[in-house]
Amino acid sequence: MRRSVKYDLLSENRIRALLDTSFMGEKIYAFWSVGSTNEFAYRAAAKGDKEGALVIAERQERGKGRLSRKWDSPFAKGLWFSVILRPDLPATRVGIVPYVASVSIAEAIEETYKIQSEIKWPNDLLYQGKKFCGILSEADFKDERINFVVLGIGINVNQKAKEWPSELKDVAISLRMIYDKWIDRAELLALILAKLEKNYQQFKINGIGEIMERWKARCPRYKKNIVIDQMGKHLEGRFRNIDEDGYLILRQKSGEVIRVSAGDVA
Ligand code: BT5
Repeated sequence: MRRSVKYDLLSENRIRALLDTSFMGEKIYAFWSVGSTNEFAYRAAAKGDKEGALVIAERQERGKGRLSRKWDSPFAKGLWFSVILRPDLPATRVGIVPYVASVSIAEAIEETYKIQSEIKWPNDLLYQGKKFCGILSEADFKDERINFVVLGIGINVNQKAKEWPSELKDVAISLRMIYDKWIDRAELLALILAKLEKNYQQFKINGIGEIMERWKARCPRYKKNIVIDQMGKHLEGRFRNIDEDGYLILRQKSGEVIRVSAGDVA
């Protein structure tokens, strides 16, 4: 019996043919292999690329997580991409942008594949406790305002259970493992960019308020007791809120209320 082989290589032409956006993906850099899409996008933004420019690669040689961690980005198995954004906001508000992204991705995959994911603060997307999407946003500032944000998104799409490196097999999952079918990455990318554009426009016009309510509805630890790991230092308390700048508001046992900008919820 012959088995059909499906290809979904992420060429600029194919992505463009599927895109239904006004500015997301107006300019596309599509690579076979790149060090890190975030690093490429950062340089492109510094040279003046406009809002919406997309950098995507079949694989990353040095995919980056937060806090200098690594992001596993195997060839043709996932969506490894970065988008340049230029929100006209004070530098202090930069942390709010990735919340728009995590909600958009969760909504796009729920609408298309009926996959209900959870958000783990700050912006990991999980399914049954395992991570399929991570977000790394990096920014540049000018005169205390945002010059640009590079929004880096990594989504595990078509890895099979047996394909994970040993250190990830208990913590990572792909959409294919959840959906039980191979997924066309270019189609998924187009859906995500459309949703991201819509939510980002809403954010620019109306602020984060309503989008943040949708974020909270997907975050099971919201309003619960949590432990935040900050590179070995532990903060414990009740997850009270996320403020306008994207900080988590934590009420510690002592009664003290603090703002937390980064870390990992245990
Ligand atoms: C993140 O970091 O989750 C942000 C990941 C952002 C990746 C995108 S891909 C496109 C763009 N270009 C880049 O260079 N990066 C962005 P963090 O929360 O620090 O999570 C990293 C941790 O997740 C690692 O230490 C591993 O434990 C785990 N991990 C690594 N690769 C993974 C994968 N493919 N799936 C699930 N977990 C992974």
